[in-house]
Amino acid sequence: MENKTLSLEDQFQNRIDSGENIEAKDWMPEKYRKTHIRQISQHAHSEVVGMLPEGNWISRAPSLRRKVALLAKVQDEAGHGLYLYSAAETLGISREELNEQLNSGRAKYSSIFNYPTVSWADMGAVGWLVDGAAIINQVMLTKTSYGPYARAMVRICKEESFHQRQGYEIMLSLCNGTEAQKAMSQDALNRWWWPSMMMFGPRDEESPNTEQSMKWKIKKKTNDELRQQFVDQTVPQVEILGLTVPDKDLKWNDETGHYDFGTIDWDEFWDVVKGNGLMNEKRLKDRNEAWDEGKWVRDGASAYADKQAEKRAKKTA
Ligand code: FAQ
Repeated sequence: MENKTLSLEDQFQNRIDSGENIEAKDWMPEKYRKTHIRQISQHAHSEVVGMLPEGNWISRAPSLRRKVALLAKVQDEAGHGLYLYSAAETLGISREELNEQLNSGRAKYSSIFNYPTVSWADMGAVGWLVDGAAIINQVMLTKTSYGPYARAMVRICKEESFHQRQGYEIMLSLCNGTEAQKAMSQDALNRWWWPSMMMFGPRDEESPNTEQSMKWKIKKKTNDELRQQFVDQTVPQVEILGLTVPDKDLKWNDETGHYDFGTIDWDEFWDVVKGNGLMNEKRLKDRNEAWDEGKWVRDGASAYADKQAEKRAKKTA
């Protein structure tokens, strides 16, 4: 009865406020749909581009066990990309369009993947810190208001926790190894710490999307809240490794019950986001090459699917 007097927008907000999931065929404000396409596709692209820095090390993993684990992790990332592209497609954008946005360089993907992986310890640091940061953000997203995205995130998070553990285990082994291995781990931590902090996005006061996304429960925590959670959770892990966080301002604050930390270089962050990071150009080039070289696989899979459909049609005719 009451709903008859409410606008569609207000009815929608009421559903969100009462904790209901929004599904693909439900009415939704155009901006809600677009925000999701933006965020889910950026996330999917991040998974796909995120395979490149690690793929770089599969052939050079130091043992068969490490190679198998890294290979499995990279395959998982391809799978995450697929779940996420499928979730984005439920909002009315095609896979072709999404691919074109990535390959042409118009789409954003996470800044973190524009840094180079120069040593084996980087595989440890990426798994531990990058997947660690990704999980903090993604556990929140399992409760996001759009059903297909939330459900994809549940499965992704289970796999991400394996990724984080394989990274931390690499770091632990190296830190319990020779002096040179420990130094290699410290070097990796020095290079990946700040870029991992940047993954959570700009400070809340400079985040144009946060306010509306919190209202629509797309985000349930702000960029700064998640970043703080990452610091509080990761610093004790650094101590177990016997390494040092490359931040002279890092210190425990008894009053707040959190770590205080130094200032992030936001100029570097925006520079990388705008395409001027160390690896932006190479990532895009590699991605385009992979796309072109994979054409025969896509053609083969489509031809097979067409044949199967033809067979099914004949059977039912
Ligand atoms: N890099 O207003 P906000 C992974 C952009 S998955 C580049 O705060 P929002 C797995 C943002 O798009 C990692 N751009 O934006 C893995 C916006 O630009 P736009 C990816 C960034 O959306 C591990 C502008 O700045 N995870 O790592 C970044 O409310 C290891 C203003 O920012 C996800 O995508 C950035 N770091 O909050 C794979 C999770 N941060 O679009 C392989 C889903 C911000 O208006 C190996 N995404 N920007 O032109 C999210 O939760 C959100 O989109 C945020 C940003 C939190 C990333």
